Amino acid sequence: METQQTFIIIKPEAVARGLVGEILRRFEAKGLKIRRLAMKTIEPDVARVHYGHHADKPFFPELIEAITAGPVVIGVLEGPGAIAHVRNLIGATDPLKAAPGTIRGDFALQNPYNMVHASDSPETARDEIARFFGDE
Ligand code: 3AN
Repeated sequence: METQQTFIIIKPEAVARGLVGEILRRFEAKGLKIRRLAMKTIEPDVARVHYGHHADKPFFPELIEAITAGPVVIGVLEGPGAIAHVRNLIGATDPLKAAPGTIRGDFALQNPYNMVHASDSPETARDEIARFFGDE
């Protein structure tokens, strides 16, 4: 299987609840390597680009407010099939549909507070890594 890199955000609600270690532990336990890791607060302008595909949705303002509400942990994870593996580990977008055992299924109640973002394709992974780590 192709070695891939994928981008994650441990969202403000997860940082506030002290779940950073637990979430990273799950990725590492799976066998994924942490290649980059940083704590930052996402600026509203960056958030609006990151979630640009939802700009016309009624929940867009709430989504931007939630992702900029406090510090996040951003990271790059690497491994064979990393993009699909990480999506499997985080679970479905809607916490109500996310299976128990997944991060969203275990720790989240409702959107937009679903704890973790992860890239959903090689193209978005490349764009998101460049957007958030491109300066380094
Ligand atoms: P995913 O994060 O699983 O790739 P997207 O890209 O469809 O899913 O959604 C991006 C983010 O928008 C989600 N992580 C969630 O925080 C928020 N979101 C999605 N659907 C809703 C909704 N119906 N109401 C509020 N927030 C939502």
